Amino acid sequence: MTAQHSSTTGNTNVSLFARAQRTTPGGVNSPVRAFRSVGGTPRFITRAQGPYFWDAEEQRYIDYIGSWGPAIVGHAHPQVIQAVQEAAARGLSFGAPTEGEILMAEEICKLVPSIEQVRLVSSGTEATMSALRLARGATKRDKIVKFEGCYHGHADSLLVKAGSGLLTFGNPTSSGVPEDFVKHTLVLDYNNTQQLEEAFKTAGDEIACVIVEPVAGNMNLVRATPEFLHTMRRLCTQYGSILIFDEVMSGFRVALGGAQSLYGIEPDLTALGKVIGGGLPVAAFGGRTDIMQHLAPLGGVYQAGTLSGNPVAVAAGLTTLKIIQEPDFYSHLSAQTRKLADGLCAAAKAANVTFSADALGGMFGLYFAPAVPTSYAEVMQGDKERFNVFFHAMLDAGVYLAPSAFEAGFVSAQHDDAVIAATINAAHAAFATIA
Ligand code: KE4
Repeated sequence: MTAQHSSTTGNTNVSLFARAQRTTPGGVNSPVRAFRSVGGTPRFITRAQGPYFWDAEEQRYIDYIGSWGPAIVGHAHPQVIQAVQEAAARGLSFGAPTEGEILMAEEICKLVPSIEQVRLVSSGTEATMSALRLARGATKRDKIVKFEGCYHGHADSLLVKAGSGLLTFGNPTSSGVPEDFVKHTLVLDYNNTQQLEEAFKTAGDEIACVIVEPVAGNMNLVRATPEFLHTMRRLCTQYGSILIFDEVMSGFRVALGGAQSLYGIEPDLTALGKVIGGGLPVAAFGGRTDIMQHLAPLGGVYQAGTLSGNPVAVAAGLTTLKIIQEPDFYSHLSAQTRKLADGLCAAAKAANVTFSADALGGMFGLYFAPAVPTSYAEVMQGDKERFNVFFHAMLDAGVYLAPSAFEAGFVSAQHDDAVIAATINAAHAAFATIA
């Protein structure tokens, strides 16, 4: 799309972006939205419906970020909107307990059996940050283990990249994070079982917890191997460390019971977010009762939040959780995502472009590489420049992919066969611009 026709307001994406940058750093409220990785002008979205959203120039896109996961039932689902409107009409926030929070907690405990007790918060960052503090408080240990390529939100002790050697502590990935705040964070290689064994052999009785994305979605989509996760579970049990599955993205996305239901592994704590808010700010952390009892007001681990369990957000989340439990929801969603991945691979093959794709539930990964990656290092070997060319060709054709070669993509229940076919049709032309 070349002509930049403006909408009735006279706004264009370019004019809005220039204006936004005057009052907000980078013109965005979350860095990935700025298109810095792919270049070009971010699209300022005005409205969304089903699998689509529209920008300030009234350009329609097939949306494959779905708000980075929450929009699994499709944008502006009538049942979700009605629930939000009804809840809002009863008041927006009370700072006191509500029945809706009980219903949400009971639903989460029902759908994720490893969660016996749960605390609602307002973002995935809060969920993982709180889970870490809880694990440290419950074990009275300081060390935590995370994995290169996994993102768990922007809490200080998680903004860490691998140190030089196996047991050298991490180095901050963000300025403003003192070395001191990350000196207890060990960063290991995702899917490297032997390295994990070595770390526990050396420091296991000092490790408070291991936090992992059981299906990684923040270095692009990378699945954990069963061996990696089962070894992690065994070692945490053996050394009394707490296993935290960060399912903020994979929860209710790769399966109704999340990644833990696919691998048959019970973590000690789970972080959730995105889908459980249906697009409004709801996240959660929960797990074994004996661990959760350490939380204030019962125990000494403090955690709080003015808008935690917000009634309007909970109404959106509860309605979303009801819809995803409808019969065949995940078989349909998985089939659509698989059709997309297979169709894109066929289009790339027809254009003789080296490309692979993976699909799991309503989540997919696209790689300008000969095979689906199994590690951070393999992801980094992908052709980022080719992805960027493909991204813009698709964007110009009205298909909005994640604006980074290192993000997963998301399909909603509303991405029907016609939407998938239109996407693949656009991909045939886009791959031709690369070959
Ligand atoms: P939030 O604080 O953004 O709600 O959640 C942090 C988080 C925690 N854990 C996992 C596994 C996550 O994927 C996220 C957030 N995901 C990114 C997508 N790459 C959110 C998009 C953004 O940062 O704007």
